[in-house]
Amino acid sequence: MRKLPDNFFFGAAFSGPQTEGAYKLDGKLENIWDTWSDQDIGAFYNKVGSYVGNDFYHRYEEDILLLKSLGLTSFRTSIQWSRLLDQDGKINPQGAAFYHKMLAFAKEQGMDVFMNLYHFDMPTYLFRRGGWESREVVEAYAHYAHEAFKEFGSEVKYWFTFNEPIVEPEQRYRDGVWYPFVKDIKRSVVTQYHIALAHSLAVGEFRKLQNEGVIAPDVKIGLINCFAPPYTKENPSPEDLEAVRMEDGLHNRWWLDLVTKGCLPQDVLDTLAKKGAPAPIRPGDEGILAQGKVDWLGFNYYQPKRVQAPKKTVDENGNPIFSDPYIWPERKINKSRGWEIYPKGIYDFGIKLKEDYPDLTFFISENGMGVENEDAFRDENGVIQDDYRIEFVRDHLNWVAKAIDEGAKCVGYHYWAVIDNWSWSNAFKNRYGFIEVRLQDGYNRRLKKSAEWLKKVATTKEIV
Ligand code: BGP
Repeated sequence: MRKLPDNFFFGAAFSGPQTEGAYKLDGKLENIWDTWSDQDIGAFYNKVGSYVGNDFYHRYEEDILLLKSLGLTSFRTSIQWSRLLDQDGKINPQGAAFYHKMLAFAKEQGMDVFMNLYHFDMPTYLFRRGGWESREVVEAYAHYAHEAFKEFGSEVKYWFTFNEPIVEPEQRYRDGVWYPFVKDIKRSVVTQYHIALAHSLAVGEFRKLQNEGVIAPDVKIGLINCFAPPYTKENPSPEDLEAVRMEDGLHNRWWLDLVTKGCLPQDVLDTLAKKGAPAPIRPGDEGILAQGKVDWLGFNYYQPKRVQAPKKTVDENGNPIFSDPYIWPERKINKSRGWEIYPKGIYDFGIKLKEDYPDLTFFISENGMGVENEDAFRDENGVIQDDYRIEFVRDHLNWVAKAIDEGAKCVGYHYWAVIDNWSWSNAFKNRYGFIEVRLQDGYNRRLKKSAEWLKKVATTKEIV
């Protein structure tokens, strides 16, 4: 049995748009998920749109107490831009009041809140002005970050600019699976580049306020992304390795270089330009990106990325293709989500961070297993016997512990999402929690079998 360091922290990860609900209450504006839900509710599993979340807005006290009762000492959520600011960019006092109340209660309970500013939840009025394709929106985000830092500067110890900044460029603009369903790599690169600028401007605002004493010197800022070491076939061809370079470049190095060196990887920018999808670089951007260095990093890990040389280099819309998926014959799949389960990936990437970015401290900011129809696993007392979740987390933690033993600077673990929550277009199809949310029973919470196991591990640091 392995043991994690005594000061290793355990907590929960979730987000504002997936938990709060109350989507039109207290001056909250529409965000892109509400707009999509209004336009086509059939696109969401069982027609459950973004409206209710898991009701955290009304149940935050109960939920924080539940997290605490499992021995967790921190959680991450996000401020919803569409709740905190009005259309003129001014603080919405009722929106701010919710976050103040929630932060105060967490503090009273001794729980650290990791506060993220953006989790795929563009306010709709800004989306209509171009969303991440527009520089105006990049500026608006910097203003939002500034307002949030000022408002909560003395209440939050750990800030994050973005969760998984790679996801919207891919899902919304490259693969066209999320609203507004664009399939154009040129537009995807524009959004990815603009998000990198937005992150950097926000870090710049943070540092300014820290220098002015509005934010205390020991408060940290970071970025969270879903990273994965890209794997390819055994005995790869030079073309397979080229696919790995671009996959790694766009997904991992883009963000890692930004947050450690304050620049983007030149080889990736060059390839994008050569293939007709250039980053929209303007004079002066270099200085903005240089502000993007952070204090630490969040590493979300769900699955590895396996790629090989693409069969075609251009798709039917004229978009360059950098890689094709590689199906590893030995892969094990979580059938509910269609994602590969490969715990060793968390170790491989931890070691890669240690080797390539030795000064960077990180924590596992998301990791979890979503399972459909957990009703099938209820025992005679109605408790979900989710042994598969225990096995999943145990396996991953063992690899984390091994990486730490070998020098990786990993300081904690947040499980996604501890309490079941709303998962985008999958709504409540796949459940991630150690704690069940009973939709047919007024959204009441109930512990699953794994909750007790988690508590043991979180409090003893022994991976039993
Ligand atoms: C991450 C996101 C989360 C969360 C999780 C599980 O990529 O940061 O918001 O949803 O994945 O994925 P899903 O909800 O799609 O099953």
